[in-house]
Amino acid sequence: MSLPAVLLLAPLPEFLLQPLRQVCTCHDYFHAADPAALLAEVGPEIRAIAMGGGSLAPISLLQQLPALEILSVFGVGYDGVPLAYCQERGLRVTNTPDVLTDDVADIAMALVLMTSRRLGEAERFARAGQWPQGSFPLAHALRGKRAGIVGLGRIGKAIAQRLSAHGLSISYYGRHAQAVDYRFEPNLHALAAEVDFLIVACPGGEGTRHLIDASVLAALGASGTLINIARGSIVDEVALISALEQGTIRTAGLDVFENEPHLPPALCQHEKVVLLPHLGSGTHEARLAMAQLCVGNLAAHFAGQPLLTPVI
Ligand code: 8YV
Repeated sequence: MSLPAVLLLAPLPEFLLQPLRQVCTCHDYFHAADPAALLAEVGPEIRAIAMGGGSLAPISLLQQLPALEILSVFGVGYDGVPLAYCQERGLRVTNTPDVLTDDVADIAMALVLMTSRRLGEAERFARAGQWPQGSFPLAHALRGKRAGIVGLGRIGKAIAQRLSAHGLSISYYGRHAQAVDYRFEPNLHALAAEVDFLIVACPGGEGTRHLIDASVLAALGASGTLINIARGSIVDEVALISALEQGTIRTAGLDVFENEPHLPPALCQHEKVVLLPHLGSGTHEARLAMAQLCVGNLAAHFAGQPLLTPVI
């Protein structure tokens, strides 16, 4: 009996593809020289999609896959999946929660440290041999500062733990108050106005598109720092660049971008901003565990077993 056909919508690592090939026949849409020709050839037999957290599964593509049953996301964020359409069509969707939480939270904490202590600039200063000409300027302490977390989910809570250990007080904004020791602030502008670090950790998608706009950045103010480890779409990047240029906010630490992997040159020119290439979950440990879940969900589906980490 032939293996179920899966369409790959992202450049997935070999440690995921190798076990995936044991249970499915893979068709690489992402790297296809002629994706339309690939679809014409294999579209009717595709029963599954494997994709990255940041990749897109447009409805127009899914409509060309009549035998599709399941989309397995190699990532916790599934904002690239049209969930309502999938629900209506009875398609299953899975993601890879929990296994990357600590590593993403570590990167948020690293960005807080890097921006407050100006570590990127300091490292470039030392490397360029500038030290003999004078000491590096003083930076800002974390102890006693206030952090506001936008989205207190699994990753938001792990960030809060780390910030608490560094002596920051925590408030959060989200859809509802939770039974936690941190202060809930139902007004995003009020949260931005009262904190030194505004940390974006909520899901992406249409519901949060440009949630952090010019008015939120204005509220954050000239001593405020924006950190984003969630999705680039949540921050209005044009407004952010203008806020940095005008000194409306102090600086930003970003792991995600609106049009990644392409970064706006205007952002790259800011010496104080810290920019990372979407590496929150980029550890051997997290990515291997994510791969096991991504493949495990497809294997479970095709074996008629319960999904390991279903979204729907
Ligand atoms: C990516 C992510 O999935 O988990 C997420 O939502 O954005 C990342 O972990 C990872 O880069 C693989 O695509």
